[in-house]
Amino acid sequence: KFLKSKTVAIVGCPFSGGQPLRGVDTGPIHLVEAGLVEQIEELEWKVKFDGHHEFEDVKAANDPPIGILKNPRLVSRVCKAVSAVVGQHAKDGHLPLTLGGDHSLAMGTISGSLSMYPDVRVIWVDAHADINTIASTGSGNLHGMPVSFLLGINKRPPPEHPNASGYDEAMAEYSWVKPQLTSDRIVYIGLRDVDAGEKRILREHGIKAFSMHEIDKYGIGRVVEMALDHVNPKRDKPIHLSFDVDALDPTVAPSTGTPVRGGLTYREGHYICEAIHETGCLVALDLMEVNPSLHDAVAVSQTVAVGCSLIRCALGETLL
Ligand code: HAR
Ligand code: MN
Ligand code: MN
Ligand code: MN
Repeated sequence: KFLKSKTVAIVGCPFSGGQPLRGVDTGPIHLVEAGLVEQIEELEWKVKFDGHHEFEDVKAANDPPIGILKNPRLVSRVCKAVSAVVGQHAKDGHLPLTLGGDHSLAMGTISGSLSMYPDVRVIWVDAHADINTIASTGSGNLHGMPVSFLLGINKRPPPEHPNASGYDEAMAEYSWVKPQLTSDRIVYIGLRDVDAGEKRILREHGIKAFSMHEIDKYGIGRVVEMALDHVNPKRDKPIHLSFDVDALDPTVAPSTGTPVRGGLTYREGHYICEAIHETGCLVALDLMEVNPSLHDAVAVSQTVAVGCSLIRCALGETLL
């Protein structure tokens, strides 16, 4: 519906600055080494892949925290670069596939999609809502915050607030993120580890979210249908799917930084990707938070394989 040609442009992002654990920066390399490019080509897509991004020019030498935010300049500048790359691929009429790396990168990928498709709809599949604000974050890890910047909901904390310091400096650093996304154009699937402050934010802004509770109650088929009905009732708007591999149960995808029990089954995860493919509206895809340095070799290859397989399903692989 929206792409000029059936071409996937892979954006490999070996980046871990949005969270404290090393290793998530090797996620994209592992996915590609597992044969992802060839697997996508088998589905009759052309694949453009010019190697992984190094972000050499943006690796800020001195990046002390701003208030509570960790690696704030590095995350901002990497995401800004990713936004430009993803945006360019989108404008070329290609489907950008971003391999993470931690989920702070979605600030870049979704900004890039918005630059080409101002009315893009976001489907965020995750155990976490990643919507903390400067005022609400307890950890200061930016991978828990990208959605708040995309929505432009970072309000100034009152002076007595513990996170009050650095607000102006942080907002200046992130001023390149145009708050173009609106709260009715994002929907969550798979949530089960949402901070109290995040629950308040979701409620305040009326953001639709299907947690594991709704998946248990209605089944994944109806949940995906309801999610699509919410953001894209006529199935005529472009969709950006941002898939955090920790949405899957840790028994299915163990190698990730913040695993949470009670997640999506193997089939539920794949069903989401298949159903979004069927809409014909997918214009961009992120596969985030694969961390091959966590757990043993079997767990790593299992997680990398499931990542590749989710991507294939989103790009049209079918069971029959
Ligand atoms: N909510 C917590 C925080 O803000 C942890 C969330 C981040 N974890 C992720 N993102 N893997 O999906 O720090
Ligand atoms: Mn391109
Ligand atoms: Mn996430
Ligand atoms: Mn997560």
